[in-house]
Amino acid sequence: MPAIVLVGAQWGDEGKGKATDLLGSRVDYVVKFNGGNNAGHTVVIGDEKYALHLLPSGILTPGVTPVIANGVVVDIEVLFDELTALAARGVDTSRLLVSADAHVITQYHRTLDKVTERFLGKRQIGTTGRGIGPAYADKINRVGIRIQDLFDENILRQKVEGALELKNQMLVKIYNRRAIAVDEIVDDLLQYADRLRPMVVDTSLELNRALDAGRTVLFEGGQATMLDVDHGTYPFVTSSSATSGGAATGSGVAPNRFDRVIAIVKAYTTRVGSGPFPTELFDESGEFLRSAGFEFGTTTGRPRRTGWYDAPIARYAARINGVTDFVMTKLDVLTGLEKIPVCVAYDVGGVRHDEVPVNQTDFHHATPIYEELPGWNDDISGARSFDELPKAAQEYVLTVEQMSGARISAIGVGPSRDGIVVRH
Ligand code: 2SA
Ligand code: GDP
Ligand code: MG
Repeated sequence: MPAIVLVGAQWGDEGKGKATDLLGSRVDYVVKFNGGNNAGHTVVIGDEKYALHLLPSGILTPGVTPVIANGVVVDIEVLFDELTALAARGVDTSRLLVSADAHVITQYHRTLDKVTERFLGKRQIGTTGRGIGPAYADKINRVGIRIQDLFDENILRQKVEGALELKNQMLVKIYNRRAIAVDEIVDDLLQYADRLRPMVVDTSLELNRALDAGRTVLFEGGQATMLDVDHGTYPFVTSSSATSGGAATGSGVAPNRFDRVIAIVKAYTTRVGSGPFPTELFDESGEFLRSAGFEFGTTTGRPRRTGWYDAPIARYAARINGVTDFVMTKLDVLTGLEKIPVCVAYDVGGVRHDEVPVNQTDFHHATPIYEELPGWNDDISGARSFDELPKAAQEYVLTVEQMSGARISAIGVGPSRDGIVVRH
């Protein structure tokens, strides 16, 4: 399986970092194709816990070449902070490749992200405040700064001037903030140019050549299907293409080269930030999932909203991404529940919807229709084969598999690297 795409099926934090890390030993390249340092992947290796925000999880696997592709927005200060911190823990970071076409997150993007959210008040998205949306807005608006611009001071200065022209007016007149000086930004970016230069290549060419040579490439999606700018719960989404299609545009590898699409899906559902979430729980069950699953943001530490498994969302993810396999994570978190409700459809104003409604307002008003499955009490974290799971846990997996639109090939039973049951 030379080219594999891995994406989140729900609203993120499904455990993509762990799944990537797990596949890491069998792949040659791990490519981040969307998002930036809004991602938060926690990978546990032995007693060591790594929280990655910008770097692809593949950086932790010796021999793997991690790639930051063109679809990513790069906060260069964060990039070097993460590299330095990993190097201090003995991780070899020397193979990292960065696309010359990736866009740069600057100080004004971070500032704009924060002031816009404040300005929106109750309508705020609940962003991570990392400047992601404003950086992608500049890209689409054709006033973005790309990594390659750092190697030509004249061009860089022109582009920063262009980008700041309107923004400074907005910052001063609307948001009552100080104007940002062109020099401040240019000097800040230029200080990284020499350190960055050796990592910067034509990553599309590199990846296509690697595939031609029979190498295995894993495309690691940030965020998730329901946060995708086109297919998610717009406007409560991130600003990038987090679904499998984004792996093609975000890397310069054509769609017909992808062999498998793996979606990571939690055995229940979580979301951070604002927006609709039909199975959200506001009672002690929600609190149970939050504490048993340790559902707090890897990047911002925010408590995650929690709810039951939503089968129409899994089917939606299967369809949008062309999922060939699901990896279901965190089944262990459900241990100890007497009954486990699973959402099989929605009720919207008395009408049954078996699929995610196309109309966002309907989705806001969707009430889950639940089927209750029996729970189990035995600790499953030591299980390493499907047979070792209690019958009720097996039934849970088999029943939701039937509803979810693709086979469940592996099941997470604990946070550690080996806490997994592989079925296919
Ligand atoms: P942004 O910052 O513009 O991408 O925010 C827009 C929405 O996307 C959501 N978003 C996320 N949701 C889940 N996990 C994410 N990564 C971190 C993690 C989040 C954290 O892994 O825990 O630490 O808080 C992530 N990144 C973006 C965000 O909540 C907004 O709803
Ligand atoms: P990502 O953004 O999709 O990479 O996911 P995060 O790292 O933000 O959040 C997933 C969390 O679940 C991390 O803390 C993982 O260590 C943890 N995790 C992953 N798989 C499992 C599992 O099967 N069981 C348990 N209990 N935790 C898991
Ligand atoms: Mg995360």
